[in-house]
Amino acid sequence: EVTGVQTCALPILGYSITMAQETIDTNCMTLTRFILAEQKKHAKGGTGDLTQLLSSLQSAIKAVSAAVRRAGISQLFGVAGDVNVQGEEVKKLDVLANDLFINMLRSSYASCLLISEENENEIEVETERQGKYIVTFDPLDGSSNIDCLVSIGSIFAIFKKPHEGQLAPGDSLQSGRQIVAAGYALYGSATMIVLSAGHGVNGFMLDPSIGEFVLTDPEMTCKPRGKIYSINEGYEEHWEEAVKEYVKSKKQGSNPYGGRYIGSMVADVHRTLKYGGIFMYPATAANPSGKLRVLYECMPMAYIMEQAGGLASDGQKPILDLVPKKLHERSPIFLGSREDVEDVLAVIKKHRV
Ligand code: P6P
Repeated sequence: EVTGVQTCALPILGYSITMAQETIDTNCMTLTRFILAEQKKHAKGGTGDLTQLLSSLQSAIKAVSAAVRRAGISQLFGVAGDVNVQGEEVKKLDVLANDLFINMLRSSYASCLLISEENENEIEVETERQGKYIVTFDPLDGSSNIDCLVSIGSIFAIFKKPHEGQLAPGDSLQSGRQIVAAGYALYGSATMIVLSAGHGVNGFMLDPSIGEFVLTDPEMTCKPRGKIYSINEGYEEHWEEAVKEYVKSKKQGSNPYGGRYIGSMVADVHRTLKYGGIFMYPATAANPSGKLRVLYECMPMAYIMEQAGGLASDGQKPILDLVPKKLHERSPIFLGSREDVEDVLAVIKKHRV
């Protein structure tokens, strides 16, 4: 390690601060290095296509991170003037993030089909560039929070083409149990990628001084029980009775849970993974299937949570057991610490018998 000390005297108030120069770890575990090691460890004889795909995803995320950090200065805030398939206003950063993901994935030579929250139809990669993976993604989730600088994120899941030969209709509508790898990027006070390829969950923080994601949170696990519940209480009148009863129970007694809701799924899920507790987006009168989308929000987050020892359910069955019938299908979701999710499922079951 190289360390050094540099003192810069501040003329103001007559005191000085000592700024330790950044220490450079000459053996840091970068995300690229980690993915390669995982391939050697778990996919002996692997083609390296997944490694290549994750490397391309990493490039897209680094570019989105740079754009998010400069959005205000670069006038990237504000509405792009379009409306996406969800009927939501498309913010300029949304468009840029979507283009970055699509271009980086198409040029990875490892993907054949892309499903984006921003595109009504799936995107088939040109034949000469096709690889064996199908990628579903929300390029910039939480975009309603962009202009007020609340944390936002990107979410992705990776499936395999289910057969040899030409793509066929419905190839992207697979069970969550077919996921090969999934994760999210959080553009918060730091930029972080949380990733699983089926052997646990690891967190990598972007070190801007070297432009690399570095392993900072190895083998992440979700506590069996937390002390935080996360739900948009503005919709309380529209929840089913079981959800009303469960949320009320979290506020009662001498030791109530804390309530936290950011309104950005990646930020709410990341806090739940780190601190424990439960994140819920249940069905409401307006959204009888909930709001969050199965293929590129619910499933990737459910995959990460299960890999970390948590649970993710639609209220009846595990999210990963779902098989969507449409690209942008939605589902209610109850996700987080195993015991907390089991508690809400027990209340739902009680109300449904
Ligand atoms: P509501 C953001 O728009 C998003 O898609 C998720 O990131 C977030 O969890 C949810 O919607 C918030 O929805 O209805 O609470 O504003």
